[in-house]
Amino acid sequence: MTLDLFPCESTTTGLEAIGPGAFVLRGFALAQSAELIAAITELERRAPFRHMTTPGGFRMSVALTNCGTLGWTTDLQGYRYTTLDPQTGQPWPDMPDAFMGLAREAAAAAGFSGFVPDACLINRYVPGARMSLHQDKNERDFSAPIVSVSLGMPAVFLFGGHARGDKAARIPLLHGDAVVWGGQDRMRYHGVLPLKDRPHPVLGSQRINFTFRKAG
Ligand code: MD3
Ligand code: FE
Repeated sequence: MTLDLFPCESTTTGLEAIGPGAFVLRGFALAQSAELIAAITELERRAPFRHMTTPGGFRMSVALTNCGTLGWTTDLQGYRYTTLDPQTGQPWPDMPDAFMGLAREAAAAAGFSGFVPDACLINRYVPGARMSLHQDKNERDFSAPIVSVSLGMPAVFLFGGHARGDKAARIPLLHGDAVVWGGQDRMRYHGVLPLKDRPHPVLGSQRINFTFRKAG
């Protein structure tokens, strides 16, 4: 038996329910992690990671980019999905087939078969970056789930309730973990605690999170 005090990826697999419609799939993306990382390098050449501004005028500590037909953006005018990258005027890069396959398989494993995402938001965290409690409500159809895949440094995910002030559960997310949020859990408040600097053997001092959505 080995004793690993500082695991950087999950060693167990299977479906862990964290709500009636929310499931952690530990290590689900591990086998594809090298392919995902290679794809990011290509994607960011066409649509660089950037720090966006919230409608309230705050610069997000998380840098983001998108792939797929629709991409999520924010500026002083508000939050929305667009077909063009406002920074380049070009369409967002196509969603790689490997991304689509992974998202569909994760959704199906959690009981949401037939999920076809048209948007993939990619967040990049460096030490200290965080995401405050929010709901994802810019998508047209809330009946579709959201699938997230985490790579790189570990993070503590906050899984709240339907009101901002509800107590939030703290869920560690490690390299290769996938999470599926649907049904009753789709509109729950959620966020990410400020990232600690625990460099990952492959990605170094960063965390990359993909969220697959059906936005249109
Ligand atoms: C729970 N990203 O991009 S992942 C986001 O780790 C976002 O970067 C976080 O929240 C991250 O909007 C969390 C997953 C996530 C996405 C949507 C959810 C969790 C969710 C919707 C409802 C409940
Ligand atoms: Fe979110």
